[in-house]
Amino acid sequence: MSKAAKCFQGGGFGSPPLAAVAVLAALALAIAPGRAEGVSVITNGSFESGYNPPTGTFRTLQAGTADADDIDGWLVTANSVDWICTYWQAAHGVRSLDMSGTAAGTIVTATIFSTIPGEPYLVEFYMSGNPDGTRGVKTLKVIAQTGSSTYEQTFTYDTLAKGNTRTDMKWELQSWYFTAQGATTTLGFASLTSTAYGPALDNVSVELVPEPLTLAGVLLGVGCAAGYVRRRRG
Ligand SMILES: [Ca+2]
Ligand SMILES: [Ca+2]
Repeated sequence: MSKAAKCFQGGGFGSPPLAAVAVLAALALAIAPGRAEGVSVITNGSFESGYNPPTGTFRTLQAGTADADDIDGWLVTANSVDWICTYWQAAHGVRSLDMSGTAAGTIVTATIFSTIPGEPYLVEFYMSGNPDGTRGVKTLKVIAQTGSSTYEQTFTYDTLAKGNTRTDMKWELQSWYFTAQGATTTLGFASLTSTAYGPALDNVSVELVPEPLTLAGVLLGVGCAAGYVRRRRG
């Protein structure tokens, strides 16, 4: 499903006038030149680059070993994750993650990124689930450690209900907002599926929410209107 389709699905008040959204987008750029809106503040959110990236099926990266920091910009901090290549279809590029390597894994941004206290940030990522093993609900927790605060939310993907396969992973776009509480933030993802067949993750981005578009979203009853006019970054 496209981002636009997802955004406006069940929006409540119908689609916003595109011209109005476009004007607001232009306004956002015009009045806030110092804000890096529409630019992901994390690197390698698609898990494409790193040390010895898999070109075959996958590699398992174990926390506490030399492999833990092989994915550029990320660090495996608990158990393990599988760095998937040809084993299944990626959401973006050719690589993605099974967040349960041999057990429920955790991965965090290796570089603490700069945030503006009090400002809202949009986290987007694509989620699926390992179709092997017993099918059912795969659970992934997203964690933002910002200043002295920690925000988190869990997301689920039911491989039984979705009927995804390794060649058709039926990736779903997920969105989450947090308000930065400090000048730096760390983003993490933790599998809560304690088997070797966990939630799948790809194409993570974190962007400062344009202020006028936040207002437009509220007015139009479409919380993710901002995403409609911005190109998705890999
Ligand atoms: Ca990818
Ligand atoms: Ca696995």
